[in-house]
Amino acid sequence: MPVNRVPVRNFVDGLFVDGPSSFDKVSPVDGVVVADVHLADSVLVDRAVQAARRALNGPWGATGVPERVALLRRVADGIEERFDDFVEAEVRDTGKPASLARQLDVGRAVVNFRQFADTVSSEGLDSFLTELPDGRRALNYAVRKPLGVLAVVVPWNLPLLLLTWKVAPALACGNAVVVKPSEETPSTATLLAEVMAAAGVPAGVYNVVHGYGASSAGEYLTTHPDIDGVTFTGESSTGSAIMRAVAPRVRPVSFELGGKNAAVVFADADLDATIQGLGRSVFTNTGQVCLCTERVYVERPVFEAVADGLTAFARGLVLGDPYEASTTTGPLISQAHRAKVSSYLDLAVEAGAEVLAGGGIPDLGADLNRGAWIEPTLWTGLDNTARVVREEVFGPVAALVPFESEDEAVRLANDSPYGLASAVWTTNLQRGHRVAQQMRVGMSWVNTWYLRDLRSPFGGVGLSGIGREGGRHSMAFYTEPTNVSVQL
Ligand code: NAD
Ligand code: 6OD
Repeated sequence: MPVNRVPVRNFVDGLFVDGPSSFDKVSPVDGVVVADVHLADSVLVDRAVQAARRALNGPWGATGVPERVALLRRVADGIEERFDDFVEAEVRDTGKPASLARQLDVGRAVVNFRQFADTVSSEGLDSFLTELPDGRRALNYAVRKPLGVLAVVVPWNLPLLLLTWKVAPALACGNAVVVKPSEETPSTATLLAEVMAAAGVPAGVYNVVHGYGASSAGEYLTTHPDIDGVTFTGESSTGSAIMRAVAPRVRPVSFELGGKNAAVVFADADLDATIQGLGRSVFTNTGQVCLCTERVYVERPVFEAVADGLTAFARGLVLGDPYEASTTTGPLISQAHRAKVSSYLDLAVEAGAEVLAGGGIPDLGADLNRGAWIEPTLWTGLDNTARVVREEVFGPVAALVPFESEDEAVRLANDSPYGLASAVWTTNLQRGHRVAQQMRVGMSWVNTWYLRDLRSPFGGVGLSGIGREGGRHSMAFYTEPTNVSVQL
């Protein structure tokens, strides 16, 4: 595996900038320091916000849609040209298998820019011919304007995918952004700055500031008085802190937050396909996808078969070097996150769980044992009262719980303060539609998981977020409409 300790700098007003200090970024694969990340202090964050404001008040603010669409397409091409560099940077920061980084993270970054170029080209707004009872007539139409200078604060699990999922629509709509990547995954946002500059994105339109959250770059950015809105993906508790931070200035927020997603397996499901789908939904990216399934409700007659099949799936996962073709599963993101996930492994056993697979820290040999590895883990014997069935673990874990009827399955799945995603597995399509629509979530899949159409609304209810992004839903957040009424 290539290891080199690289400097990772802030990108402000079109230039790479050192911070007043720096911190080590450690690989979760083997604990080796892989990057020296320059921290942005409040002065540098302020410079980034001012640069974005100047860009917005300058020629960038006057660009038309065709010009921005062409720019987005050049950015997509630029990522493709440096595809391997992006994969290497993402693997260096996260330790995820290179095959996953290629297919999911970097592949989707390219698609994000192209998809939002398409969306902004085709989206219009309302127009009405108004005819009042007194005979007056008017043409009412609305035009979109950019929301302004946006804080884009993103997490470490799908770093480039989630960043571009917000930056692409933001730029498509003519905003200027200051991005704060996770302290765990600073590299691809920084590499993207090189691509942006090469593609001709004007100075100040895309800025990157590095650092932590509270009392650091994240908080400096979200409390900055000249930010017009915050688009954030991360933990629900962080969303809550950001909401408080912007409340005094009443700024709009778009929040994609945590999940505790349920799968519901009916006895009539195609069990082989279901087990493969469930396996993907529980263990992809070591369970570190907000959409991952952590609760599996199974109709009693097939409970044992599903438990056996999923256990075999978990035991078949291969942990190891991200560049080995046989590797399916990487480490958790950090030692701190592993300590949190491990504490849930203990809690499950204390709550009376039977451990079907995993349950501990694997022995992978001297080098990897310094990393943040954890065993893919499955439990039975728990119910919805256990903390591990209620709280988001964000690791490769799931609890299997039996149910007796459709009504009970819906009740159990909806018994959660979160409401991001669900998956229903059944060959009865009427039931599939019926149950999927009753799920208290933003996204409900039937006989699949994480199959996305980027034009469809993405987001959650309850603790899982505020608002929807995707296609025209993104246009709604990233623009301010002005209505014009012309008397005829
Ligand atoms: P996190 O909330 O700890 O951090 C996310 C980002 O917020 C980071 O850049 C961090 O530095 C910053 N931050 C932290 N505290 C802050 C503060 N007080 N002010 C401003 N910024 C702050 O989340 P994480 O641990 O990086 O990511 C994992 C979480 O993200 C999980 O809960 C997961 O479910 C959630 N997530 C949700 C979605 C979704 O689409 N719903 C997608 C991916 C991840
Ligand atoms: O695929 C996407 O567009 C998306 N926003 C995925 C989020 C995954 C959460 O970890």
